[in-house]
Amino acid sequence: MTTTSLPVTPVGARTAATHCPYCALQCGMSLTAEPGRTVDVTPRQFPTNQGGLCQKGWTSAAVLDAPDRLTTPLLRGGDGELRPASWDDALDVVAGSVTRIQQVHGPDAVAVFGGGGLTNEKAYALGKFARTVLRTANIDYNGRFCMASAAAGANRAFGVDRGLPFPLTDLAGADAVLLLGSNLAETMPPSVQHLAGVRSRGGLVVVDPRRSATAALTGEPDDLPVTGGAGPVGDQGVHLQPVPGTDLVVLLALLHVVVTEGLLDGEYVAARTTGFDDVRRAVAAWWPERAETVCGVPAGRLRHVARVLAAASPARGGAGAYVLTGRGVEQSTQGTATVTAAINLALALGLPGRPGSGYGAITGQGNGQGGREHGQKADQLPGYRKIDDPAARAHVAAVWGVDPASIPGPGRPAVELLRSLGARGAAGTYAEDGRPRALLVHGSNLVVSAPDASRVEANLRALDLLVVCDVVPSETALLADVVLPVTQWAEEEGTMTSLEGRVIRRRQVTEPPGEARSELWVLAELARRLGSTVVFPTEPAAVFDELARASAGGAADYSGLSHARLDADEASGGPGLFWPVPAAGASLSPHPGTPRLFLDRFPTPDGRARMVAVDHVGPSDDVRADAPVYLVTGRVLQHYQSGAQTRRVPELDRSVAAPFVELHPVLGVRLGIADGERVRLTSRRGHVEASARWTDRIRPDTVFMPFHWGSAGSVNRVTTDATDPVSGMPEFKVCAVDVRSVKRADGTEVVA
Ligand SMILES: Nc1nc2c(c(=O)[nH]1)N[C@H]1C(S)=C(S)[C@@H](COP(=O)(O)OP(=O)(O)OC[C@H]3O[C@@H](n4cnc5c(=O)[nH]c(N)nc54)[C@H](O)[C@@H]3O)O[C@H]1N2
Ligand SMILES: Nc1nc2c(c(=O)[nH]1)N[C@H]1C(S)=C(S)[C@@H](COP(=O)(O)OP(=O)(O)OC[C@H]3O[C@@H](n4cnc5c(=O)[nH]c(N)nc54)[C@H](O)[C@@H]3O)O[C@H]1N2
Ligand code: SF4
Ligand SMILES: [Mo]
Repeated sequence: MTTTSLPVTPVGARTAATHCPYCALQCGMSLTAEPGRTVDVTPRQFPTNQGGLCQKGWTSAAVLDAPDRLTTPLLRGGDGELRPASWDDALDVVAGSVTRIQQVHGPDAVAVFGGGGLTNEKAYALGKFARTVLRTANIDYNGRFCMASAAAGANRAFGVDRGLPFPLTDLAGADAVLLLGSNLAETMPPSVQHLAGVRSRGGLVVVDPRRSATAALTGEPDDLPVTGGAGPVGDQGVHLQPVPGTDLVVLLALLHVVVTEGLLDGEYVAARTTGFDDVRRAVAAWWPERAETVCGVPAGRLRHVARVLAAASPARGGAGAYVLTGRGVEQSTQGTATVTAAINLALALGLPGRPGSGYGAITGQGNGQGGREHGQKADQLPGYRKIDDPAARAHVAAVWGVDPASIPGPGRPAVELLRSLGARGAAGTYAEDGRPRALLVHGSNLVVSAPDASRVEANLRALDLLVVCDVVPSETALLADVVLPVTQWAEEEGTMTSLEGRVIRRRQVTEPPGEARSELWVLAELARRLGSTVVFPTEPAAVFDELARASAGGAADYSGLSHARLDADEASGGPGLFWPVPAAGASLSPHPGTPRLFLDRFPTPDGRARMVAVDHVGPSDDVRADAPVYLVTGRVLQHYQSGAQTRRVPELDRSVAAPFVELHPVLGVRLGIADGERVRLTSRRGHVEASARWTDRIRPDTVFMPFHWGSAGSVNRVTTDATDPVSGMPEFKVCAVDVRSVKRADGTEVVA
């Protein structure tokens, strides 16, 4: 391993307007680079952040010169050590191994795993590389862990998936916002300002088994709600604290109340939706008292919330209402069903497509939205096209200059893909035939972030070839046979698409350190070495132009955009353009973009939104005698995802230096676990250890652990890889665990 401390080398203009490298809020910031100094970050006015940044944004430049930044390719030698190598040698090894593996085992034996942090250009190039050079069906990405259920629900109901089909700033005017399983006060802190209006009108409703920082914004007192009646209601809203994994029941009961109390927008339902009769029948049996027995939320509070939402709806003269979902309800085996129930509720109240109202899912990763539009998802081609649609294949094949028949069909979704790697003949894995033996990873630290991570690690170790492109030696990179150092964020040009579908520019201010190269170059070089005649441009603006052509006519149409147009828009004070932005015809002026979708119709064949009846089943791994406590997982403000980046930022690492487990003092006393004591959580998959943190902000039947650390502190050694049947999204949020002190009462360690 090489470690270098890097002086930052600025390019051309020393200050550039760009956006934060981390989450989908894509806060506006300016970067200034001067020779011999670290890059300075200053917040900038942009609609999503209004001049604010969170602690991660402020400190983001520290990753550019992390002491162990990857600056040269690394190859694993015969002795098992990773050693610096030249690009030529490293790329020859990759090309040689890929060729050998595919000759013996076929094209699908080489798989690709992408990431929602990649720019649109890189995501597009990766999907094209997989389909035209490797000709493998097996490409998927970490968005499957993140947005797949929201996408499946929205595509089915509305005919399109754009996380927020309206600008985030629209929330400001609403009378009510129902926020299910989102802790945006920690995951997108500057966005909280858009909730000021609704809070001042007492209309914020947060659904979370924890009194999260976001739930606390409702102003509800910290102790658990009393049973019966409406219970305590905060001066700024209501916090519903359900049993983990029962949000679907909460939503079915809310719709039940809307129907039985005559609060529905009948005119809208008749004119703009189909399927309501089935949905009405499905919610008939979920009266609030019955729902309370399953979800634990008092019936009176369910009725209260349904009435607050209805009063805010346009049909009843309110200023508007929003229903929003986050990972807390989507990372579930019934994630698509829960999203569908949230959409059904919004449709019954007449919200989607009405200015000032709507349904949305809060996209997570920096380019989590664009990352799912340009073809790194197993079933997609650029422009959010379906890979099994003959017209889509013909269009994209023409742009790529290949025969449509040469484009593979749909591949395996992420969890299935990871399960199929390596391990031979073990229960639940694929047969020997067709299992991938090589994996190329671009932008994910999946050995920390994938569910049932010990199994994932074993499968990665069993591969014939693991290639990881990264900026730092992540836990996954350290398992690789070949590590390729790539550029990040402030070292590259490109575009990102924010949580609202707004296409924005990422700009370069420093030269890449050492020999780090753009992934666009890496893919082009590999294509050449693998004998492909398909052209891979390496200039981001040229890649974007090709992407725009490939997307023309698709749901996510970027054909009216170019880097030049985005730059000109920004120079004239414009805040980016929302897709779809189709190309203008010869005589027309440029398309202005589409900030708000669904105003006139939904992009379904009949123009109406589809309501689909759903029902509650419960978590796949429910509590039982030997695992009597619910484990829920999530995030803290200071760390990002697998922590590969933020654990390398000294200020963030100092703030939250180690994994922890939140538990209620009542549970602590019953299990004999003191505040600060070391605990072990054990599930059917494995165990994890961390220190206990007592807090009365969590249900006493539930513990919470963030997933930002690897090895023995990785909560994903415990989580289940059971997936949603429609979306393939894993159930990260809820599983059953045994919780005990690591030390026995007599002071001896518990033996595994
Ligand atoms: N600081 C920080 N910010 C981030 C990220 C990060 O890693 N760190 N990642 C970004 C990404 S990729 C994403 S996807 C977003 C995620 O953003 P969020 O969805 O806000 O994040 P989480 O913390 O995963 O989950 C939100 C809440 O779900 C709750 N929850 C758990 N189980 C349940 C349940 O059964 N029902 C309900 N109703 N709630 C439940 C948790 O208690 C938690 O408070 O954040 C983005 N922003
Ligand atoms: N238990 C539990 N697990 C979870 C979740 C949860 O809530 N609970 N949430 C899930 C969710 S929503 C998500 S999004 C995933 C995310 O988890 P991961 O997929 O692991 O995401 P990151 O940690 O962001 O990893 C990104 C990696 O890419 C590198 N990188 C940054 N920029 C580039 C680039 O331009 N090119 C390349 N090649 N590499 C780059 C970073 O250094 C880092 O190593 O985790 C999931 N895992
Ligand atoms: S909220 Fe997200 S985009 Fe904004 S500064 Fe924090 S991490 Fe960056
Ligand atoms: Mo995510």
